[in-house]
Amino acid sequence: NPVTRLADYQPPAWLVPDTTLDVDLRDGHTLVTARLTLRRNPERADKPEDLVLDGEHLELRSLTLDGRELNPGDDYRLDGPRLVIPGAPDHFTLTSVVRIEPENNTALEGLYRSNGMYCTQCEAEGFRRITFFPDRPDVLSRFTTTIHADKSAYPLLLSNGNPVDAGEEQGGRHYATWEDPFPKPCYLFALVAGDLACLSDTFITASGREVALRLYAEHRDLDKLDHAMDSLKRAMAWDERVFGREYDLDIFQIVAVSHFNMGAMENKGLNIFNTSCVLAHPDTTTDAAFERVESVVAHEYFHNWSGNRVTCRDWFQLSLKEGFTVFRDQEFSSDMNSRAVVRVENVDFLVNHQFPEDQGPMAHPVRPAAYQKIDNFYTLTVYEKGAEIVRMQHELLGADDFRRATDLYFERFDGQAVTCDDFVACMEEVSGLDLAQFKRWYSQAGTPVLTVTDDYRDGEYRLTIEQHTPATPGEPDKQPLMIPVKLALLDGQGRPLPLDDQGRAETVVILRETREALSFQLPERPTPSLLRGFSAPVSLRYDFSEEQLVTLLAHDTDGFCRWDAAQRLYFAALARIIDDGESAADQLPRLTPVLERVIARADEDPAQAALLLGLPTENAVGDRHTPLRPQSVHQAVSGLRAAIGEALAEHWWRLAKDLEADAYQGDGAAMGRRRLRRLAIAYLAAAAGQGALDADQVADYVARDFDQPDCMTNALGALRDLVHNGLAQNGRLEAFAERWADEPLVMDQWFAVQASVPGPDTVARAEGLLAHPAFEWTLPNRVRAVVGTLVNGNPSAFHAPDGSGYALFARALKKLDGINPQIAARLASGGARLKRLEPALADQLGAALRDIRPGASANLAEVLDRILGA
Ligand code: B3K
Ligand code: ZN
Repeated sequence: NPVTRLADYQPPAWLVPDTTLDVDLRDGHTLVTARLTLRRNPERADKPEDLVLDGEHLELRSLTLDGRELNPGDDYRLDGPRLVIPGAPDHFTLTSVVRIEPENNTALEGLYRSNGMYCTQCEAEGFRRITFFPDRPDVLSRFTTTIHADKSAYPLLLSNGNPVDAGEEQGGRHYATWEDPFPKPCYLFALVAGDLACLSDTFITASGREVALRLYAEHRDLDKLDHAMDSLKRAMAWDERVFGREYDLDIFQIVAVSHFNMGAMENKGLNIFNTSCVLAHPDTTTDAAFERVESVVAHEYFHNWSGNRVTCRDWFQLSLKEGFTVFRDQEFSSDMNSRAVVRVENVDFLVNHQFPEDQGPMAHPVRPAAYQKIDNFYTLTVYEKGAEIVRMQHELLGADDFRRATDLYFERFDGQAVTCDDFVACMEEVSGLDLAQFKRWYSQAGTPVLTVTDDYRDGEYRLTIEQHTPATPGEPDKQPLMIPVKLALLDGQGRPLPLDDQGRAETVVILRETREALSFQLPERPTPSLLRGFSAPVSLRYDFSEEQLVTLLAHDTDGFCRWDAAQRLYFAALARIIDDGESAADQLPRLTPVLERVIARADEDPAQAALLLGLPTENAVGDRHTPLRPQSVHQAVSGLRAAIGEALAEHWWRLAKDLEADAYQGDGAAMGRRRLRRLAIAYLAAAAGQGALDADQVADYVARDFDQPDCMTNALGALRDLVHNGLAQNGRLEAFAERWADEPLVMDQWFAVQASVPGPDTVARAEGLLAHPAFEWTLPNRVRAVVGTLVNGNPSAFHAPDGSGYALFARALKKLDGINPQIAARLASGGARLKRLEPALADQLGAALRDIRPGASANLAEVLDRILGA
């Protein structure tokens, strides 16, 4: 596969100030006529001889230059995925007509059909499947788009910008023309044609302009758009208030489509969403999915400035828009919900998903230096670690200077395609800080490890902090980073000790060297509260005593540190079971008093209590043990869960009953109570499943939430508790499938509940799910629900000792690769723990993946080669 390198970046040779598209949607094929005005880029002094345009899966029908028909061979040549016109003039108009087949596009890139409608996905390099174009983000063009289609089948014709013309055509057809006044890279182009229902509203911007808001979905889903509309309006107001960013067009539209490779896409003025990230109704949608809709709607909206008005120079800069926009959506969610809970959720996700990526074969810098397929770099590292890098700059500058710096960034680079360096330069300019060392966060892969040691003598408390980043593939030697470490020191009662003459209780230490020593004058030996708020994306090592962890969990005012203390207690207990042969029951005398204290305070913040009381996932536990032995991890975690369920059964029963709701409510407080209640019930069900509690009594109670559901969170939670713990479910799985057969997003959950049943037997069950009439290989959500859930969320099944999970995995990847290479490659990264596995498993997984390597697509091959270490 050809490799693209950051070091080879050159500005584009030609610019395209204007693009006029005419898209004629016909049954079986589509004709795209593109008129591009081309102008040599004065920045390219070397004046390349050839004009080179990208184009894939296009059938070229005609090509004219300033009205003159060009001939193949003499005037142009098709060179693989490129169109080459030698000796092109400095200024000219190029008109091409191409034929494409959206009906046969299962890769879901470019123009394709989903459930009877047409839609597009162009980021990163999908526009080249629509027409010949310089498909790179630093070519910004003003687009005018006319769409023609049959009027009765496709009454709605949408594109970016504002509608400027529409009318009837012969043969029952019609057309619409849209004009986007903002120059944009072609990856932000979008088009939709279909018969959709619309929820309309308006938003008045800070400067008093009225913006039409339109959300589109299939007619039967019209009642599921209210939450997205509400989230959108709150996001628009928030961005004005917090970042000073106002919306710029007269209309903002979101279209829901069922076949979609990712969550959503920020096309200018016309966002296209996976139905799973926009539709929400209490009857069909869980609380977690409601929260996701809120954050994804906001995320895509925020891209209008961080990504669209100011875009990326090249795809190596992807985190410029993604890391920044994730930071923005996290801040939005924090302001809309409980900040402490949102922070812990975000950190949990980073530590348990991005850290493993950064410590395994897929590790890469937030700004990678090279790639084969850019699709493979839409990663947790670029998004989540990228957001942490922005968050650290927010911490280093303080909120006021950070806002001044983002104002400067948006103003200075409006309408331009820029780099991560340009972003940091604004931070430096406003604050006067030197961030040269800080920028290593962008270029160096791997999770830094901070090792903290301490010593207390004669009233002096000394902390030593060492930083070390382990080697990652291709990067053996690491340099020290600039790391903000927020800390407090707690006394025996868990109260913060004054750290200086002003009596400050909290300080931020900026590490720069490999080893740094700090000293504090204190009346007693403290409990250190380190990395408060998770002030940097590092792995912290400090030899906490159990007493210190209990103090932190009980008294720390920092939500992250409390959660981290609880996690450390659980990991330690699980390590004693896995490594030292202790039993789950052995852990109870140490754990239950701690848990009881959290339960006693649970009503202060039920959502936070649920986070503190929940055991880590099997993946999280497995990642802390080498070699990885998934079955013993599963035994330990499920054994400990059942033991805690039994030992604290009275508390769980009381919580479950006290937190029963009279009627459904959708506000944050009600969601928090549901979350804690579901956790309590899950503990009871775990204990009942292992025979430690009366299984019938528990199953009866659980089943009530299923039989008289007030919302999907409870119905699905109950179903999961029954099915995962082998409790009598009495045909409820079948009843659920029958009831929700016409709701694809609910059926995804039904598939996922079954694919996540722990234990090797689930592989056979998953084979059955793949053969179910409702399973579709061409529907990414469904594939993720079965294969993704099994591979990424069910280690004791995926790593079945007989290798059957790997066989299913390899077969699924091969099958998917022929349909949708992006999805295949994304799923393949589920094999990234290969080298950590105990040898008998590693051999089988390696063999299964090597088997499918020949003939793999460029997308899949890049991931397989990394995992296999080829
Ligand atoms: N920018 C898109 C992601 C596109 C992924 C292309 N493979 C969604 C987002 O991050 O907002
Ligand atoms: Zn994004």
